[in-house]
Amino acid sequence: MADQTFIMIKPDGVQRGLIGEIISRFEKKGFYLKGLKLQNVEKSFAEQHYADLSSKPFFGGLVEYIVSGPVVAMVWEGKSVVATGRKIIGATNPLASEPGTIRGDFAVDIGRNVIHGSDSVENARKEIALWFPEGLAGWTSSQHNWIY
Ligand code: FUP
Repeated sequence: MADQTFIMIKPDGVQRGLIGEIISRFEKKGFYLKGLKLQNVEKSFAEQHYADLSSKPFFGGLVEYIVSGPVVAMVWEGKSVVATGRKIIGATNPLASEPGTIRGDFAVDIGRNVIHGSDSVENARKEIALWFPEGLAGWTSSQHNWIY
């Protein structure tokens, strides 16, 4: 099966009207949308999502930011989508991310960097299980044979 990754448009991306732009970049690349929802996040849930960063000095601010407004939670599927998704997103610090990447094009502050993407196949599996306990829609695009 092709890889799956968890992508989240953070509250600033939603507030700034970047949802369509971001979805469009993943769609046009040739990835398939397998899960999608707009939701407000509880503090304890945000803490769980970022549990690996709980000892970092920016952890409190990061959690506050994630709960500050609705986020768009998505699962995207396709060949090497975890690694390629990270390339589409760009470096964590938007001042270091290349133009042409989402963070490089739309952000200037590491604390408001618009989007999250899983950093490994293993973490993608964990994040998808956390965010989509109800499971994912099963479908196969009819374009499949044209993309790969
Ligand atoms: P990334 O995988 O690119 O989202 O980066 P990390 O998992 O290292 O960090 C998660 C989030 O913490 C980043 F998106 C932004 C925030 N962060 C800060 O606010 N300050 C830092 O110095 C590092 C990360």
